[in-house]
Amino acid sequence: MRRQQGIFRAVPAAVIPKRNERSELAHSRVRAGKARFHTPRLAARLEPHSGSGHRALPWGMIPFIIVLITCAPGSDVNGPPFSVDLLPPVLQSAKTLDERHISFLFDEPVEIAATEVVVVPPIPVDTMKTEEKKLTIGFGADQDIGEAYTLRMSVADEAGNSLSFLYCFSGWNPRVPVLLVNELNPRGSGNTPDCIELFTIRGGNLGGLCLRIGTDNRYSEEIVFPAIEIPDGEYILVHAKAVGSTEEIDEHDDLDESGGLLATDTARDFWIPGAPGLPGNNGAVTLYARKGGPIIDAVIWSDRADDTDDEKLGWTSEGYIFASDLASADAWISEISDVPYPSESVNVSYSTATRSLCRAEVPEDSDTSIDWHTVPTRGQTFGRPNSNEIYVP
Ligand SMILES: [Ca+2]
Ligand SMILES: [Ca+2]
Ligand SMILES: [Ca+2]
Ligand SMILES: [Ca+2]
Repeated sequence: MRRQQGIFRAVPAAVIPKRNERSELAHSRVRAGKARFHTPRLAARLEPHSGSGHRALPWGMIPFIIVLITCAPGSDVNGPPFSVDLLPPVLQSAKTLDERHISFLFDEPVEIAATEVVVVPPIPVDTMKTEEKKLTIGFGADQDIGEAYTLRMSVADEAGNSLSFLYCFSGWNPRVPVLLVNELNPRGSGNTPDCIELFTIRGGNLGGLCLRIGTDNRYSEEIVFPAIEIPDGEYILVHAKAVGSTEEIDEHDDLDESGGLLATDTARDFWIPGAPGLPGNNGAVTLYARKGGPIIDAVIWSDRADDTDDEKLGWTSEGYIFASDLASADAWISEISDVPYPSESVNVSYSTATRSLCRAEVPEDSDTSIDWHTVPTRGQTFGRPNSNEIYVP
């Protein structure tokens, strides 16, 4: 019988881990269609599915199996289910353990299919160890903090079905700073464009931290920060609607390099040019320790009313995704149900370009809207301590 061969593009991963230590792969690579399957046994497309581990039989396999059954000597077509393993391993999660190790978890025991592992930019691979469903790669040199690496390799299951995959990761950051999303104006104007202020509670290295306008499962823009040491108390401004002028400079060194709207000499400015800005009515901003890593801080806002009869609780479709993602990562707390209601987010209704949404001057973080208020007109303080004044309608 002729065996079929093929290379397939993967479709969205089955598993979206729930808690803070999210799968670094399931989110960033498999979902992005970057993993490829190669199997000597079958050619079939795996369809997207939800749930835990169940996989529908690809349609392309059915004639193949029927032939096998009828050819098998003495086989009983009404007998027990056919049990040959025809599916390649599925990568379920990946984790950077430290500056020299990465581990991968598959859905079945794996072996190394080919000794060649390609890492770009290059880092020497010293060890490859498989232990049941787990594979650990050891590097012979430290990863550079925040560097964008790609790793390519192949594993196989006991039946010889192999999986070639690509995995993108940020170089290990041993000093992830503690930051808060501190102020933002989702309803910016021409002169006071949409801006996000981060405040540094505890300094460290920014390398590889990822700020998204939105959350894991829905975001419009993201910025991955370069490897820069930042001290306690530093203000970082991410200009969400940069115009792209030459004076808009990402500040790697000095804090006074950048000009541009809302830039200050006391804060570190970064720019997202050509971006749509922040959603004016229902949005979220989430800061991750690295792509696919845990959430450092997040905020969600809305102008909508709760609807207890609505399966989306009154949220827009997008708002409900933000609320669900932040709830499942324990980054925003609901007192009422598993997913926060719109009324439990920060109320954006009275905000304008200069009436920004702010934490207190000495910021606190309870992962609820209690930490936030709308400041009076012209009360925005991008790049400096927030105002405790509250807008009165
Ligand atoms: Ca298998
Ligand atoms: Ca600056
Ligand atoms: Ca928080
Ligand atoms: Ca401020």
